[in-house]
Amino acid sequence: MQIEAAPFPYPFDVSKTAFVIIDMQRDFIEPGGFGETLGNDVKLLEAIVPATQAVLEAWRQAGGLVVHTREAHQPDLSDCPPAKLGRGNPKLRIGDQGPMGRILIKGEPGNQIIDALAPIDGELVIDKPGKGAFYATGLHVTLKERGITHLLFAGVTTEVCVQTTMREANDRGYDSLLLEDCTESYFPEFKAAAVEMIRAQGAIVGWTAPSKSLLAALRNPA
Ligand code: C5J
Repeated sequence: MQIEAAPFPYPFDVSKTAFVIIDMQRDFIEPGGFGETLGNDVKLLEAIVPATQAVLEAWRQAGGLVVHTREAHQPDLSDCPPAKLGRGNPKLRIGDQGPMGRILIKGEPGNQIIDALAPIDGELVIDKPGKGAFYATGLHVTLKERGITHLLFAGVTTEVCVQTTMREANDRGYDSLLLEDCTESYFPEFKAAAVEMIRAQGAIVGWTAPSKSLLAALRNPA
């Protein structure tokens, strides 16, 4: 199959491709969560849910592997380096009690993936202590064991956890494509810049395409 993409078409085989949804957790997406508490407009992020859900459904129908990630730390913060702990909003740090439980802590209500994209049996859920999904998770080994060589990306935020993971994937030899309408940032200009950076210089990090191009490829395999 082939997706009409930038900077040039992206060939892929469903059996060797995973759909990776980055950090669509309640605290980043839902009103009343951590993201909103920091003064961000979560409506921007919520807006990608329908397109991401449509891709998830089509990808499940096609029989492709789905990987969900969550930015999540152990309750004792043993996997959170002091350098990370000391950043962000001093009034609401990682591990502090937020509107939906402790911020970025495994098992807390705000750390769960939103209902609309909830994982189902057979899908991988990766809890990651870093911004990138490959750091300290074993994801690379798991994907290699399954023969995965290509990754399709959705999720938040474009310039932080999504872009970091795509760069990690690139250095590990994966061909990655970002679904432009299935990713978002609290800062639209950062999203736009990240999308450009990814596909610049002949796909230096990877490809980008609107989700309708993937859905068309799945409907009409070349
Ligand atoms: C993610 C963040 N998921 N922005 N985290 O991008 O801190």
